[in-house]
Amino acid sequence: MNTSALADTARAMVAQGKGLLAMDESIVTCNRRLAEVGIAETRENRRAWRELLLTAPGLGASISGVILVDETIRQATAGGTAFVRVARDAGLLVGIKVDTGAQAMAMHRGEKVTEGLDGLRARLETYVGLGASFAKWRAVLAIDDARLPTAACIAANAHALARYAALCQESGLVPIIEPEVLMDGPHTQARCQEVTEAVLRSVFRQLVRQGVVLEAMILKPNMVVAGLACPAQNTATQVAEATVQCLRRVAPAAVPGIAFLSGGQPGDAASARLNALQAFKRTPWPLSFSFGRALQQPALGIWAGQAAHRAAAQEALLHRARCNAAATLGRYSAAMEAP
Ligand code: 5MM
Repeated sequence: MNTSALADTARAMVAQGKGLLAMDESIVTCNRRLAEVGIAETRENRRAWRELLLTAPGLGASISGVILVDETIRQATAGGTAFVRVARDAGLLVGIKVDTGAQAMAMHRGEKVTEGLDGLRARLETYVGLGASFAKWRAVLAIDDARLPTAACIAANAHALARYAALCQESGLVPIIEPEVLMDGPHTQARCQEVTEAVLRSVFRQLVRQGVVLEAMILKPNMVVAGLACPAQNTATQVAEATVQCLRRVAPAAVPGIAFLSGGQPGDAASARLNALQAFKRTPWPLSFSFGRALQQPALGIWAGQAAHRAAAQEALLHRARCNAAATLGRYSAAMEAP
């Protein structure tokens, strides 16, 4: 294992003024997103949507890398250029989602455990051959005011994340470790912080136990926010304070970077919170983004499957990418959203 090459890749993923574009929706999720804006749920429409994203002119100025999914990493533009080539020519690192999805956890009503370890070593080898430099695995933790997540669910997901990460590093891929505490529900921000801390503690305990090199990974956590149905919502500064306090308690300084997920936050709120996070100058890690919906959503609505809207949709994607790139430097402001 070439640890220093992996560490270089990890640092490049969170390079100053850049972040990651998560476009690794599974077929089911991508179809759902297309259907929401009236686009037929076909393989060709998924391909066309991903082509629109990857060919947005100048994407590499604010995006360091893209997370693809098995279907996408094997696809090409309508003109026949492989997506991997398109990404590389745009200066983007190529990542690949390698989990096979979160499934209902036996004996644990309302909870999920992420699967995909069977045969993973061979799949990773294939993805390296296809041009991937990093990988992603997402665990999903449901939260409520008292019962969820259970210790069993936290432990099972942490164990799987660590096994995935070790296999990735052995195969020459930087693992993105994504334990997502969901935003659904009426829980308070304090409860989110308590649960996020417990989850991350368990994840890092497993990573260390299984020999994962902390210098050669990226952590992709949720921000510490109140549940979507909680009547008391927080300012960007309050979110940033709780998030940094949580991460300082549990994320080792050896980790080269933290790239947040957006989790269903509106694009402007995610940018404002990411920007507020930069006020904490002495964090040991760069605080960046690995957003899916917060980057893609406005663009998808504009495109709506219409060729005539393609350029406007690409501009909407680039706008969100620029806002978040600025936010990683503490230079985002609401004025950037003015029409
Ligand atoms: C882009 O969506 C990813 C894949 O989701 P499914 O496997 O459920 O289809 C997802 O893992 C995503 O990378 C993260 O949730 C971050 O995306 P958001 O939209 O939360 O920033």
